[in-house]
Amino acid sequence: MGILNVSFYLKFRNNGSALISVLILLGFVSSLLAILLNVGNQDQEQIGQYQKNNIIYTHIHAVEDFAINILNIDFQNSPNMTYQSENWGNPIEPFSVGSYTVSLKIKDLQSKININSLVLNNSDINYIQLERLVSLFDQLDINQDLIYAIIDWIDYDSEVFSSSGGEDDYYLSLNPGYRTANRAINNLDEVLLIKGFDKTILKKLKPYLSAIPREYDTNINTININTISALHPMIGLINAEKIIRYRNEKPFESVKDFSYYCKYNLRLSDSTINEITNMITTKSENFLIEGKISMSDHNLIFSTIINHDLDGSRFLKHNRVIQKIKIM
Ligand SMILES: [Ca+2]
Ligand SMILES: [Ca+2]
Repeated sequence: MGILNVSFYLKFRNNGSALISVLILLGFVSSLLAILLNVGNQDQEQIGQYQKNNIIYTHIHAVEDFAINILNIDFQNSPNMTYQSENWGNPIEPFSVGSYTVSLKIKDLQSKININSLVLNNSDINYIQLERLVSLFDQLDINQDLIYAIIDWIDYDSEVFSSSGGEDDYYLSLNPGYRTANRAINNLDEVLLIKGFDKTILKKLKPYLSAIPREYDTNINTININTISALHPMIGLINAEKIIRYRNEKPFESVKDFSYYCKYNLRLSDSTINEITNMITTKSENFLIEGKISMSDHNLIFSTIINHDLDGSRFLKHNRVIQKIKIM
């Protein structure tokens, strides 16, 4: 396995500066291909499961590091702003590395409303965030009672928040029974365990909600138009369109910058602006990357959450899901 395939990903930004990122994959293609094909020849039998996993992870780590490199370049260019026209937000065309084709998407998890910030300090409700979810559920025609079930699922106590909620008594009575999580949601799919949720509702909510640590706010520079309207009743569709048009031209540099915009361009009152800018940021530190490494008809598909460590100095990898190794 001494051969390496190297690809330099080179792109010129609007200002002429170059983004250069390097992706290196193992060059001995047959190693990964054989694993994907599950070939049972003599050589393969000598490769244990540990080694097979190792080869798969080596490839996935290489693509993750490539994505992190892109995010780091953007972060260095503008540490206080994350916006769609940066390198991470531009679609990356599938490209070749030796015999492999690599596809990669980087998605901003802070472009949505964070479901975990419904609950502050273990059990206190964040009422501004609650109103946002009520407005969003209303817009999507989803029963608002489900929000109270989310609150009980993530709050630390075992007291039912309202009659629509549910704690251990409810979940243990199911067959099979299970306990309430009583902690933040790690992956949005987890809502399927919560009282009243099903796949149809989850699918409706996915474009608008994310499940990241609750201290992370929603980025006004990347939020989509429908989610903006849910932020506050005073942001109707017209104001939402204005905000999007403005920030696409010139991203907000700070929450203060956004507040000024609301005051002088949208003519909103100070108290309304305070509510709108609650749990809003102009930068993102949580991303989802979706990658695919293909050789002929064989695909290794995965997703990984990339976020900043606590002091914001480097990106870490979490919750890697190897979705499928598809053999066509
Ligand atoms: Ca609870
Ligand atoms: Ca509760």
